[in-house]
Amino acid sequence: MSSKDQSVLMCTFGKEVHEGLTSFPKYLSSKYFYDEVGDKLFQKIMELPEYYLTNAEYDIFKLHKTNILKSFDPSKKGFDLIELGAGDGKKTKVLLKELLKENYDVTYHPIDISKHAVDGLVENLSLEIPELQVKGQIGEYFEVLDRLKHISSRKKVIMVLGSNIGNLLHPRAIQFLKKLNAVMNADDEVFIGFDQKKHPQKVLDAYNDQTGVTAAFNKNVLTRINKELGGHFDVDAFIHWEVYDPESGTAKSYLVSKKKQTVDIDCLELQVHFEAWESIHTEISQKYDDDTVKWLAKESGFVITNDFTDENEYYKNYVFKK
Ligand code: AVI
Repeated sequence: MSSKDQSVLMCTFGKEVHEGLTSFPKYLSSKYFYDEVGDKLFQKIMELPEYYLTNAEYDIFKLHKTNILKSFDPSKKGFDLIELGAGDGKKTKVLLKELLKENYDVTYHPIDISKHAVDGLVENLSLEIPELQVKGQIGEYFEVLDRLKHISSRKKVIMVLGSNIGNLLHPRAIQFLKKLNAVMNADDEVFIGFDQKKHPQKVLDAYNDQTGVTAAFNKNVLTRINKELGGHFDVDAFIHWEVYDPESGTAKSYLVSKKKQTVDIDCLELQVHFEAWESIHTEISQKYDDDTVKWLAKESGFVITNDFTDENEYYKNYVFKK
C-alpha cells in the first residue's frame, strides 16, 4: 500500500474529505463542522436573533408542556425520556421541571457522543433539578438505544430536537428513522422537531446572519482540515453562500472560492484545484410541510399521533408511533 493510500485510510474524516474534494461538484459533510470550536460557534448560532429555530422550539415547549407530557404518559405509569444529542438541555429543562411538578415517574437519559457534553449536563441538572433521576449515556445513538432496550422495560420516549433531521437528505432521514423504529417497542414514541417551510427570506436570514457567525461555522470545516489533515486553506479566500429553494424546501450552504487557487492537504498528499467562483457544497437544512413529514413517517414505518407548533407556525414537533 502506498503512503498516500495509508494516509487516506488513516481516518474517516480524511477519507471523506478526499472523496468530497476530488468529486465534481465538490462537497464536504456538515457533520465535520463540529469540533470544540464548531460546537461553540453552533451555541452562538442558537443565540442569534436570526436563528429562529431554537426559540420556536423553546416556545412550543413552554406553550404546550402540559399536553406534550399528557401525550407521552396519559396514565402516569412512568417512562424513560431519552434525548439524542442533548446539548445544553435548555429546552428540555422546561419539560423536565413540568414532569416533576406534575409527579410523573420519569428517568431522563441524555445521549451524546461527547462525554464532556453529557457530564456537563448531568452536573448542571443535579444542581438545578436535584430531584430528577438522570442517567447520562455516552456513545453513538443506536448503540446506546440498543443498550437501553435491554436495561429498561418501561415505555421509551425518544426526543430528536433542533430539526437535526433536516441536515439529512430524505433517503438518509428515512434510514435514520427506520433505525430508530427498529429499537422501539410498540408503545414507545418519538418526539421529533421539523423546521417548517416559511417566507424564504426568513430562512435565508437564519443561515446568513449579519455578524458572520454562520459563515465562521461553515468555514470551520476548512479550519479543521488545516488542523487535522495538514491542509493549507486560506479561509478568507472563500465566501459563505446560502441558497433556499422554496419548492423543495431545501436550504443549501456553500463555500465559494473567490479566486483560482490550488490548496495542498499534506496528510492526504492531495492538491485541490479551484477555479474562480467554484463551490464546495457543505450542508443542507431541510424545511418541511405536513405532507412531507407524513411521507417520511410512513416510509419509515411510523404514524403521526400528535403535533405541536409555535405561535408563528415556524416549527413543529411531531409525535411518531410504530
Ligand atoms: C444542527 N442543525 C439542525 C443546524 C441547521 O439549522 O441546519 C445547523 C446549522 N447550520 C447553520 N446554522 C445552523
